[in-house]
Amino acid sequence: MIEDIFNIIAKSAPSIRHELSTRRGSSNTQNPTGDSQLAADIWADNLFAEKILELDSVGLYASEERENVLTSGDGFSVAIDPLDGSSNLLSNNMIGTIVGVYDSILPTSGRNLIAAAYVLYGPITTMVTAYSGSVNEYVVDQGNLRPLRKGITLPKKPQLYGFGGTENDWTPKFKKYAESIRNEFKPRYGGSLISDVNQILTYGGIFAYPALISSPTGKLRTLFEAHPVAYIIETAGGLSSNGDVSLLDLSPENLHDRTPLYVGNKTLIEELSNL
Ligand code: AHM
Ligand code: MG
Repeated sequence: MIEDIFNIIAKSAPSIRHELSTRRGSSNTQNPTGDSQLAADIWADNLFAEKILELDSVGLYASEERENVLTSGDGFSVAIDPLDGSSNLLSNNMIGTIVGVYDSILPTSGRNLIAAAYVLYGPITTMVTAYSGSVNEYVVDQGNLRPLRKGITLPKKPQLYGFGGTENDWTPKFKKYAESIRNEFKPRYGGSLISDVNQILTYGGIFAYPALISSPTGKLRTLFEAHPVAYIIETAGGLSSNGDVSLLDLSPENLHDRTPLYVGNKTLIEELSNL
């Protein structure tokens, strides 16, 4: 059931990768949160909608790239960011696909997630899944999942930090936090949530896209980005926060609501919450 959803995402990854080179242009449209859409964003969304709704176990499909949900009877709800970090496509940097599987209609609390996963289209295509208390990483080999790391936990000694937004748009509280981190760890910011989160999972540290003065709810979307990433990081022994509570405790009122996002090693997220 959940495996069927993971498998269909993996099976779609080679086509996504293959089509990217010819779909980097703008589609001259905006998604529901006002981001400019590339042809690839819309194409990937349509591909995933068709494949995922074909599964008997899925009854609802929601995407960062479309205003309303699609339904097909009973079953799990799947929320997807088809191409995370698609602005990286023009500069040929990393992008991803993010998926959350909920046992509830959407929008809903992150506590109703029962699985989450992401694909990272990097030098190799990998997929990380969180389900049933375990985080696993696979190489996506011609659409098949070949195990790489099982039972992943965040490294105990954090090494990296990555912070989104511009510094003059950060709040005084976040600036203070950033100052305390900067002398200790190495900066790495890739501009796609999934590549930034994957390196935290690999090397330890913190990734944040904080509340901005110009956007108090930050940039990232609760259902499509924050919930699934928080589920994966917390299952791997890390913590997530919106600056106040775990991202999994958030129940967005609307499908496309945003939230500040902080994920990483427990000690670092706790320090931030205690400021
Ligand atoms: P997208 O999914 O529409 O591409 O937007 C989300 C991306 C995240 O992957 C990344 O963390 C953030 O936006 C980057 O924002 P910025 O361009 O401000 O660095
Ligand atoms: Mg996107």
